[in-house]
Amino acid sequence: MFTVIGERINTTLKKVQAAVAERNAEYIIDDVKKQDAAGATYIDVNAGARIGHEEADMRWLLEVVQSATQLPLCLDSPDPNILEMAYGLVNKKPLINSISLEGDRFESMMRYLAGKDCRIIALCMDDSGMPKSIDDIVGRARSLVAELEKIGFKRDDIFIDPLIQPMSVDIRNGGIAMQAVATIVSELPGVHITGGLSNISYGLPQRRIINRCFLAMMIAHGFDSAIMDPLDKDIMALMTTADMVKGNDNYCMKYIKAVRAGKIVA
Ligand code: THG
Repeated sequence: MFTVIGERINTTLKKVQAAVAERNAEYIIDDVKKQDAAGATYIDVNAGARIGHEEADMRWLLEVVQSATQLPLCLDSPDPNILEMAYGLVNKKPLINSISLEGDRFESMMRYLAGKDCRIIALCMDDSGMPKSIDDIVGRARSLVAELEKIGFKRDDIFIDPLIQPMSVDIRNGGIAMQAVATIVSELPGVHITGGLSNISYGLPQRRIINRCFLAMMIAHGFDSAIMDPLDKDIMALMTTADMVKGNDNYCMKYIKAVRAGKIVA
């Protein structure tokens, strides 16, 4: 099953930031209900944009979001203290976003994760920064999976994020991501692969068509989750269709169900 991480509860988005600042629960509840109805698997919650307010904003958001949905949450913060607090407030096994191989953060996140009942997004980032090649991504994925397995994580609970970088920055970025995904899927069977889909189109016009095209190509290489906007009907239709064509949808049942529900109209 493709895992859709609904990205819309993020204080970098101006409307969400305003709703959080005003403690406008109605706006948040409405958005979360829409993401749930549209087929999100997790609701990502990121309260990082209002400097100095992350802890209070996260606390408030977790209560409001969980009043609106039964879906599990994806807790999105680089700060282990915020994640510790958030872990204590969720009703369902969460997806922790994220761990990476960066020095200090790696050690504190490993301490944080030991013994917790959660799934985890692992970023292919280390002290030298963003990955520059397929080998960089695959090597970091291997280290992350080995370290997480050492502390008891099962592969089904690990989501590798290869760190999708914009085409506008380097025309090789799409190909690097696709080849890295294919290699990770064959070398580390059982792990999931996710990433921020819209990173690919940053800085270019007509971003949505780039995102759609890229999602289909990534699914062809084994991508089985994305951080994306589930209210974008075209991208959701694309996801269901590409996942079926890839062979992940027995008897095309999910595809046919989505067509019958009016979710796919070609
Ligand atoms: N990997 C992981 N986590 C992530 C990211 C990633 N979390 C945050 C981010 N990247 C994914 N979340 C979002 C949320 C909203 C938007 C994009 C990514 C978004 N952006 C619009 C844009 O870029 O044009 C609108 C911005 C605005 O309105 O201000 O909607 O890569 N593990």
